[in-house]
Amino acid sequence: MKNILVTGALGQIGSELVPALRQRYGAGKVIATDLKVLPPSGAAALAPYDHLDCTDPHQLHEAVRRHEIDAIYHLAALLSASAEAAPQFAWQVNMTGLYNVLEVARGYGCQVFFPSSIGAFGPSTPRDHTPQVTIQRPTTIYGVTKVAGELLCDYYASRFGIDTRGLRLPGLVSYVAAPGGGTTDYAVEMFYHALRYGRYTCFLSADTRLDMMYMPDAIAGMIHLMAADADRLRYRNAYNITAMSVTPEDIAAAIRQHIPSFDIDYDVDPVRQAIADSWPRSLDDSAAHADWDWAPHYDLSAMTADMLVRLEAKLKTAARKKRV
Ligand code: VAH
Repeated sequence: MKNILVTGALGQIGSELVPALRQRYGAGKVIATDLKVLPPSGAAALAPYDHLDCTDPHQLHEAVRRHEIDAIYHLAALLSASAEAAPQFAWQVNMTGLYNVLEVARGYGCQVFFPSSIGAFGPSTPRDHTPQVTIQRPTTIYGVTKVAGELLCDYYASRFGIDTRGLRLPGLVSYVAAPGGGTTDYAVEMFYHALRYGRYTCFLSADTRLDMMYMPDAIAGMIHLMAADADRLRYRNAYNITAMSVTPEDIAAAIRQHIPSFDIDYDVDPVRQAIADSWPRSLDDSAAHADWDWAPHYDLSAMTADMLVRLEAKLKTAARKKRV
């Protein structure tokens, strides 16, 4: 393994993927990149870090050449709610960025990780125990870019022999980076509000059932898939993976096991509710188990316990720094 490039490294996934990759492969071998231009102190703390706009093929080409990259985790993209608010921009970022990554990978023989999503399915997809291979007619621009991205990755694998690999990720819960622009962000906000205010007003309805996963499981799954024996992989576009199928009410009840007074009420956002209602309620991830031994470690109870402990510590540290 020469070097790894992570795009969108400052996002919800990238903030935890970069440290995990550096722990496994060595700090100097993982180049973190993002659209944000960090101040010198910030860039030094994340070094090696580069500003990178994936919609500019020259910047991408230069980063891969200069750092001798042979694996790219391409995370830079708009999430579902942000994309729905700016569909033309979302197409530009999500598709041009991926196309540029695949073209550079073709030139340098890089392996590519592509994060698809449960958003790659639509209302005509079987919503319970959604199969690995089924109807994919999403009704959001986010889903359109994810299906198109999956097809592009499949094409580059079969036509050019590029080692593309991907996951259809569920909603991700993490305490490291605040989420932004996602339909499943309610699940993260709920933990912050439970600790800060003891209550939360949820923008999805109480019975909205979606697949969720604790970030440590998602990170382990990505790294495990990229290291898997290529001969075992039947699907180059993206594997279904999940850890739990839960509702806001389920998460609230799990939080109440630790904060009995926690209260939740609902003020449904019709845009994000419509997005959530177009997605599966639960995925069949048996192909991932069979082909590369996928196995999550956190269920709702374990995620809630770990999330509350770590998030409380993070918030207390932040409060202390504010007082200094
Ligand atoms: C979103 N967190 O809400 C992302 C994810 C399955 C949801 O794709 O857009």
